[in-house]
This record gives sequence, C-alpha cells and structure tokens, in this order.
Amino acid sequence: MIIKISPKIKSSEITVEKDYVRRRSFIKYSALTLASAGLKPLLAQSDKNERNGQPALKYQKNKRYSTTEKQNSWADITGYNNFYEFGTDKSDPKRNARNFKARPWKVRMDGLCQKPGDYDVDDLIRESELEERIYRLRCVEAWSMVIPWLGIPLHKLIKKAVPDSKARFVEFTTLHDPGRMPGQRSGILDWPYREGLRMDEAMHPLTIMAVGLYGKVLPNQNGAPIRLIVPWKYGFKSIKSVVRIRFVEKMPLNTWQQLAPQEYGFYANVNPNVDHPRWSQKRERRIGSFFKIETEMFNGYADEVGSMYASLDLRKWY
Ligand SMILES: Nc1nc2c(c(=O)[nH]1)N[C@H]1C(S)=C(S)[C@@H](COP(=O)(O)O)O[C@H]1N2
Ligand SMILES: [Mo]
Repeated sequence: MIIKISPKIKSSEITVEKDYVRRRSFIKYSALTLASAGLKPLLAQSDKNERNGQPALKYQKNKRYSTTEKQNSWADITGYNNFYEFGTDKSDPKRNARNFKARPWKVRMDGLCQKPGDYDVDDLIRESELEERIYRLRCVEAWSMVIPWLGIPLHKLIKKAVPDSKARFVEFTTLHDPGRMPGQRSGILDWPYREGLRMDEAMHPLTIMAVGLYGKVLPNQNGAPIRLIVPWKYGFKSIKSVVRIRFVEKMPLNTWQQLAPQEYGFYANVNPNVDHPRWSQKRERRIGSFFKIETEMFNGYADEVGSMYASLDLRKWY
C-alpha cells in the first residue's frame, strides 16, 4: 500500500475573508486612480485584444437556462480565479497559466460503464451542439460572478459511456502534471484535484462541461480545455482541466472535503441557511459591485434542483 504524505496547510490559511475584502478595496482604489488618470480606455482596449486572441466557437444560446442579470466582464472572469494548480492568489492563475498547453487533450471516461474510452476534446466540441448558458457562480468564500459559459450538457457525454445501474456517483479528476502545473510542486493540496457528484446531479440538465466563455475558447485560468460547471453548488465543485470522468458505486471524496471535512462536505449546495464554520453564507459580494446581496437557496436554482434533495437533511449533508 502506498501512503501519501503531504505537508498540509492549516485550513485556517486557505480562505480568510478579510484578506479578500482588503484586496477588493485595494482594487477599487486603483481602478479609481487609473480612471482619474485617463487610463480606463487603454485598459478596455487591452481587454478586448486578449479576448480576440481566443478562437471563436459556434454555439446556440440557451435562454431557458440563462440568467438575465448583468454579466461580469471578461477581465473579471479571467483575472480573478481560484485554480490552486497555478497559485493560491486570485491573480496568480492568469499569469501562471499563460503558457499552459491545453491541447491536444483527452478525457477518459471509465469505471462502471459499458463503453469506456478516451475522448479528444476537439472531437467532442465538433460533435456537440455547444450551448451558451449564463450562470451565476457563487464561491464558498462569499463572492459571486455572472458568467456566459459555452458548454456541453454533461448528460450527453455520460450517455456515450453507457453507465451501469451500479454506478451511483461520478468522480472527476484534474490533470496531474507538476511540470505543467507549477502549484502541484507544492504539497498544499493532495494532487490531483478531485470532485464528485451523485449520478442524478451529473445527469441534471443544468450540469455542463464548459469549453468556452463569451463565445471564445476557454482561457487556461478558467480550466482549459474542459471543466465542470454545477451552478447550484459552491464554486469549488466546478473542477477545472478535467482528464477523467469515472463511474463509481461509492460516494467519492473531494479535495476540499479531504483537507477540511468539518468545513466542506460532499454536496456543497449553495445554502444561505447553513453557515461555513468560520463565516456566514447569508450574503455574497458580486465581483465589480460594492454592496452585498442576499445569497439564494441553491444559488437561485431551487425550482430546478430542489426536489433532488427533498429527503436530505441539508445541515448534516452540507
Ligand atoms: N482543478 C481545480 N479546479 C478548481 C479549483 C482549483 O483550485 N483547482 N478551484 C475551484 C474554486 S474554489 C472555484 S470558486 C472555481 C473558480 O472558477 P473560475 O476561476 O473559472 O471562476 O473553480 C474551482 N475549480
Ligand atoms: Mo471557490
């Protein structure tokens, strides 16, 4: 048996909300300073160029599953990220993932299924009808964004593998390659990053694998070339740069739950009524605006997903 020993950081060091608040007010201040110096148009210009640097994708808008709330800017969505494989600061992934090669890329589907196999991401994109879904993303750290993803409904991928009736859960794994993901050279998490969903959650029509953003190919810092999006759960469930989707019988352990089980559970459904042990989950700050807003049950998707948890004690199964 192999026992992995990694120096774990204290859970108290992972997210400290006051650091976040301090950083935001600093950003606000510098944006004001720049604006008053007449530099705003220049920033907007470089933002646009960067977006145009990404190849465009063909897609259809899905209005039924999209919010009409104001979308966050490309700069917000691609400059304020959690992606520990590329650093623990929100500004690290944009810089450190710049030269990451996300192609060619294969996703393995295996475990309890009839048709296991390796799927090339560009084949999947070519064979799928990509949909734009404008979703809210609500991080467990109490900030949120509105993001226009381009994605493939996960149930369409899962059907290709023909899972067995024994498959009750789905386990997702991020690429493990410390040569390409510098954060993996530190023992801060037990790499590779892992996540899990119950089978019905994975098959739910709201659950997608995103391959793009704002009509363009997914930038590296957002989890290129393919990442999970589960909009009614805290952001950490939406695992990035996925290489494996495995059908399993038992509830898989996810990375944050493994690190701090008293703070992060398997379900991680957005729930304003169950506080994180170290802070309230009642409200959230929409990135780019100053005032906090009320967090909604299941991140506002209660009508669509609430019935899946009707018999679950959400205090116990946080
Ligand atoms: N592999 C991997 N996936 C990850 C993370 C990570 O550190 N590594 N961070 C998660 C967290 S905490 C959040 S909030 C979202 C952030 O996604 P975004 O940067 O596209 O907004 O990615 C999630 N997926
Ligand atoms: Mo997060």
